[in-house]
Amino acid sequence: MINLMTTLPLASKMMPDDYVGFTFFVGCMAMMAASAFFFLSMNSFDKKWRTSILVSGLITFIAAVHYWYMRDYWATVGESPTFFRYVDWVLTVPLMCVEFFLILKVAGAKKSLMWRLILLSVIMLVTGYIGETLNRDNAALWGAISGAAYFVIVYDIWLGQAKKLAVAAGGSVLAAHKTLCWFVLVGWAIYPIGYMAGTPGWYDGIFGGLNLDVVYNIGDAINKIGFGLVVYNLAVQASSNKETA
Ligand SMILES: *C/C=C(C)/C=C/C=C(C)/C=C/C1=C(C)CCCC1(C)C
Repeated sequence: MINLMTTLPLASKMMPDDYVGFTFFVGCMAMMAASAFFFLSMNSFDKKWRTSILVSGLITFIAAVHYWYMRDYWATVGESPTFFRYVDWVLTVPLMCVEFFLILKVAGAKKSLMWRLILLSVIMLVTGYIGETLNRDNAALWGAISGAAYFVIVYDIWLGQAKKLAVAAGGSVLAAHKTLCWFVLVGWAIYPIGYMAGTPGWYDGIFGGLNLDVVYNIGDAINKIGFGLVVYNLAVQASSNKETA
C-alpha cells in the first residue's frame, strides 16, 4: 500500500517552464470559480432570467470538467488533448447559441433560429476537428469550410434574424445582444488563429510561432467566462429596472 502511494503520485509534476500546462491549470480553476459564481447567484434573479444564468453556469462547468481532463492529459501524455477539446466545444458552443435564443425569446425568437445557429456551430466544429486530426494534410481546406460556417453565424447575429429581434426587444436586451455579437466576432476569431498555429498550411509562416493550446485556452477563458458575465449583467440590469422587455 505504502509502495503504491509512492509510485502513483496524486499530481503530475509541473515544470516551472511548462506554460501550456500552467494555462490548463489556471483555466480549470477559473472555470470552476465562474461556475460556482453563476450557480450561486442564479436564485437572486427574476424567474425569466434564471435559465439564462443556469446555462452560463453549465457552459463554464462543462468546460471545468474538460479542463480537468485536458490538464491531466497534457501533464501525463504531453500532447494536445484535441479529442477532449472538441467534445468540450461541441457541448458548450451550442449552449452559447441557446443563450442567444433565450435572451431574444422576449422579442418572440423562434426555436428554428436556435436550431439554425446550433447546426452551423456543429458544422464549424466537426470540420475543424477533421482538419486537426483525421485529414491534417488538408487542414487549410477544412479550416476554410469551418470558417464559412463561422461567418454565417456572424452574419445571422449581426445582421440577420437575430439582429431584428434584438432591435425589437430594445433596452438592455439589445445592449447585451450587441456585446455578445462582439464576443462572437472578435473573441471567437481567436480560435482560427490557434488552429492555424497548430496545423500545416499556407499560413505556417504567420502563426507558426504560437502554441495552439495556449491560444485556445485564452480564447476559452475570454469567451466562456466573459460571455456568461454579459448574460449575468443583463439579468442584473433587467431585474433592477423591472423592465417588461
Ligand atoms: C467555448 C468554446 C468556444 C466559444 C469555441 C469556439 C470555437 C470556434 C469559433 C472555432 C472556430 C474554428 C474556425 C472558425 C476555423 C478553424 C477551425 C476552428 C474549429 C478552430
